[in-house]
Amino acid sequence: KVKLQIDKQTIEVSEGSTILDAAKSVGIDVPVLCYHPDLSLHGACRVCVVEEEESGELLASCAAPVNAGMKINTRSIKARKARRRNVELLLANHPNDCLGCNRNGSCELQDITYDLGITKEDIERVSGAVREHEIDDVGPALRRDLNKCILCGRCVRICEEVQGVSALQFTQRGFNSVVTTAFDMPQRDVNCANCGQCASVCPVGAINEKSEIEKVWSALEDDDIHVIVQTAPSIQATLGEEFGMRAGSVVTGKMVAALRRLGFDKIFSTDFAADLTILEEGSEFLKKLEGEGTLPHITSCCPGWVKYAEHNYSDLLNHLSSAKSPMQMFSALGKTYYPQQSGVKAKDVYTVAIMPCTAKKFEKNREEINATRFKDTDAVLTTRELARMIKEMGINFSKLADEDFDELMGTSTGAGTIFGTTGGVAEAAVRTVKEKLTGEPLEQLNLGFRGVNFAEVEIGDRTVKIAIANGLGNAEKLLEACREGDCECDFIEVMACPHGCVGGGGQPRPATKEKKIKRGTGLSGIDDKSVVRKSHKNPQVIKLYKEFLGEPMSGESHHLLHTTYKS
Ligand code: HC0
Ligand code: SF4
Repeated sequence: KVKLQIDKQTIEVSEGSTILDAAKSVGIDVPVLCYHPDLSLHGACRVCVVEEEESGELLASCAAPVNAGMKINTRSIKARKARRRNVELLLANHPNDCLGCNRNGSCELQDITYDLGITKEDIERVSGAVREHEIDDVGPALRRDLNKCILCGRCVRICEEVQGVSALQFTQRGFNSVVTTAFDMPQRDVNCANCGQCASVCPVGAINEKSEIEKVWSALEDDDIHVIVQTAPSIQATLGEEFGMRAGSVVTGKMVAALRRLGFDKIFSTDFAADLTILEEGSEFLKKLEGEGTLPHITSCCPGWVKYAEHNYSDLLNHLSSAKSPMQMFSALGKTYYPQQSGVKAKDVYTVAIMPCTAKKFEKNREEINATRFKDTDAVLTTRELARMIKEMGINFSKLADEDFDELMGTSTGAGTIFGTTGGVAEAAVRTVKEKLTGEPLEQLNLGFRGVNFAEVEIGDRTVKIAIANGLGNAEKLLEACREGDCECDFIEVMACPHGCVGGGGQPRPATKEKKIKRGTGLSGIDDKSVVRKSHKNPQVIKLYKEFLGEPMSGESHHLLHTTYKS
């Protein structure tokens, strides 16, 4: 333990703590910008400076470790002036057009400017030359506006350190310093996985999802268009945060009610399609276990992961499940099965997916993804975009009474729900595969895969080895082993985003590891309370096979629910 003084209070903190941690422990939140609790230290913005009383030295509190006997003043005039100056310099080279900015109201720079009491006059005093950059919005998933970038480097660090992708880097020096892609190409054209982790840590409006809100409003407005919506598993445990609720609050009923108020004609659940995916992918895995196909079997429901695999591991694409993601399975059925059952003409159906994910915007545009003569998924909105629509309509979210999903494609099992958190797909798959293979009902349902990296499960007379890659950075280690022929696993679940979709690039900000864990616990809670917890017991999925598809891996299933990859 180290004893020190912060603002005249004597405290003890563990060795190796930073001054920032120490201040936090006594309830002082020193402002930060480039710092992010889940990333390495950058120490560049110096917004977090504090004064060491004896030396009068200004220290970047996020990087400076505590020393025994040190006396820190977080509120001295010198520290306050330095912080303000550092923020003013950022604002001097910033468009400051907050009113029209996509982060207005959720911008960390805006909050700090306000908290530090910086005025318009202060900003004008320091203003000078301003950089001008073209906006990169040619891709389907992300929009990059470098004019707003404050060079905090969070996007660079998350892309490199956590995702192992390194699509963004700092280039040039001094005033010309910029964060961009190789050869300044559009993000669409480089090795970016579209996972949007960069957007989830960006403190300002420099990287965000490419919005499809207006498109969806237009569809909702048009009486000739029948708009059906699906909500991804994780949304029900994250949307509440946009309305001031705690991370992990389960808001399924309110979410459904809000979607009805927005004017969607039918409110369905991607979780239903997640159960369907388990039947298709589970059958495929069973065949592989019996010797038909390549093991290890690798999941393919995450489009960020698929794009990463296509870029970096094209030699392993034959391991990937051919099953489409639940989102795309749902959409293909939305334009075939749904019209057959409802009498609405397929050409009039418009499919919207509410996803935690920016890569899903990319996935829906993949050339090979459409099974119908239409675009299977018409629009993808992130959790954040849905929240904006709800706010625009003045819907008082927290006061909404719970409502239920619509019939036909709205029922899910606990297994479908846990898809949204790391380990959930593997757990859902084993629940079904084990029962199908052994013919015996599976009693123990909490297999404990969520959060673990390796697990073994006895299925019949064999031990099936499972690995779970939580985030692309972790996937790399497993795939290298696969490439070298050193992988003993039978089933690998890969989700591009740390903690799975609860940590997706389109989820509410700020998103820290702590919050993502709580969101995952929210989803597990739904599963624990569900009466039906195995995908093959989903009554709507059973009906779908009986009345439309026949059986898993049938000709019709293949046509609608399976896909291919590009090497
Ligand atoms: Fe996910 Fe999905 S679980 S990828 O993480 O598989 O986006 O939440 O909707 O499609 O179901 C995201 C979340 C989904 C899909 C499902 C899968
Ligand atoms: Fe999207 Fe989920 Fe994959 Fe992240 S883990 S890229 S949110 S599908």
